[in-house]
Amino acid sequence: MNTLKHLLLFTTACSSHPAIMAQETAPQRPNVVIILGDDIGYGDLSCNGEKTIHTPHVDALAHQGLRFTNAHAVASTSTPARYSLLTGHYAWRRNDTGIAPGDAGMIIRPEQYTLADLFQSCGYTTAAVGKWHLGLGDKTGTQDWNGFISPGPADIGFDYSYLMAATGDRVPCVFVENQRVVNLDPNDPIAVSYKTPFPGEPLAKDHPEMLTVMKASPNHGHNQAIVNGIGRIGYMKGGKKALWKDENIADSITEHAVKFIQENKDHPFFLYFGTNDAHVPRVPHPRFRGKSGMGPRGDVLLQFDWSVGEISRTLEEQGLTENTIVIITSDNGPVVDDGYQDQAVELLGDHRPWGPFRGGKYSAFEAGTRIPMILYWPGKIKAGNISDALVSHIDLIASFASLLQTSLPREAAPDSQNHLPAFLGEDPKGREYLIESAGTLSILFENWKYIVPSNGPTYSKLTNTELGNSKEPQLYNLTKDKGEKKNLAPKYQKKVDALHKILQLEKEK
Ligand code: NG6
Ligand code: CA
Repeated sequence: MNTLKHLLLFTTACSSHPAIMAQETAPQRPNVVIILGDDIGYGDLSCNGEKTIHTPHVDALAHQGLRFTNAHAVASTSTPARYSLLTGHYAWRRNDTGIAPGDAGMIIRPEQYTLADLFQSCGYTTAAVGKWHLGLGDKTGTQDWNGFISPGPADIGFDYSYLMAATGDRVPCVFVENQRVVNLDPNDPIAVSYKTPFPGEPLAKDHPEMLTVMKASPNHGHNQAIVNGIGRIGYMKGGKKALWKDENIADSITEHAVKFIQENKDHPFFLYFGTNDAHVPRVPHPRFRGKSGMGPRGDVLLQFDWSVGEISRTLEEQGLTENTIVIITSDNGPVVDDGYQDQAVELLGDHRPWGPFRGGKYSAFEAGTRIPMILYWPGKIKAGNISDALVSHIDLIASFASLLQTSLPREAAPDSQNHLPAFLGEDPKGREYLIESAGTLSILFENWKYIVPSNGPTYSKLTNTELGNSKEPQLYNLTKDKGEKKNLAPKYQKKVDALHKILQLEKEK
């Protein structure tokens, strides 16, 4: 471990917040489980009001916990959203935090302080299980997938990791446990490239007849390596025994998450559990196939709900429910067609994955970043509350530091604010303002949203998403106009100027 970080970690004192001390029966520091869905929209969980989907396990936690209506990721795609959640640093301050290829070097550098470091410094055992998408190894394209891949999650505070390196649609399609590929046969080494195909390896673009499980949407990528009858992004060779089975991903990662909880039941733990659902390619396990009536996208939402149920059941069985905080949320907004012919569009019916909001994944409009969020901590949080406070993933690190009554090292998590009272349902307001990025920056300030003028495209034909870009400044009143239909910028020029100014000042920090 980096020496400076090591020093900082072991000089931070952690004690217990009054919320923890209040009850003599639960003197222990609470365990924390973050379940981070992938591309799951506000409307994709039935507790948020859509009648077209049924997610009973999530709903049970929402009904016994606190449900947020104004919770935000700070970016509308995975890598920057996850980066900010773990570091408390706005991803847009760096220019290398866009959607990472599967061979990206680790984007969070070992010397950076993370949420996992925080918990580790307070004596927690920490784990990252499931989707990672934050790079592994030192430099892009230089990892040896056949050896120990370093640096990795262990260098940023995770004692244990069981990961998909990037996304379901990116190679390498293998699990990486504690920085080594699982089930790797040394006689069949893995090679990965995002630059050049491997001679002799068939490509999806040349062999549509080999795409037996799912075809890519026309002109939409996913046309390079073929793994398990599905075209992927990137080239890969070898490692046949190590390949994941797409329909078993949810089972495999859930099983590892459950095992981590069971093995650590006797001392505080932090589990960061990134599901693969509902990212493409959506290949539900046969027990969920056809169950939603909405095709694979709906089916993997049920699968996500099942994973949540397995985590809750395990906590219950281990007697940990009272002393565990569970957060359910998503990395970014929803997308229906994200590049495979999986009938998500045709079978959507009346379902609105984005709920009452406009846009979706990739968008500067609200649905890009307004994500579902539930916080469940029975005994400590009043059951069935709903909060409209402006909260964001980026504040988890400062807020958990406050819960554990410790301070973050200087320069750690510079954009994170302590909003513990909002996360616990005691403060109805939360942040004063929040900056979000979809490439184009926006600022949320009280009930206002200002989107900076941009030359970016207004619409993505491929995914059928309104991207929220406009050459004109945009200002919306989100209380009266959740759907961002009426641009009030021409009417409230002073407000636009004031918000633009705040953004400029933030950029200069
Ligand atoms: C895009 C992919 C999309 C998805 C996304 C990342 C194409 C055409 N589209 O480039 O399918 O993988 O990246 O999603 O390849 S995220 O949720 O991990 O950010
Ligand atoms: Ca995502």
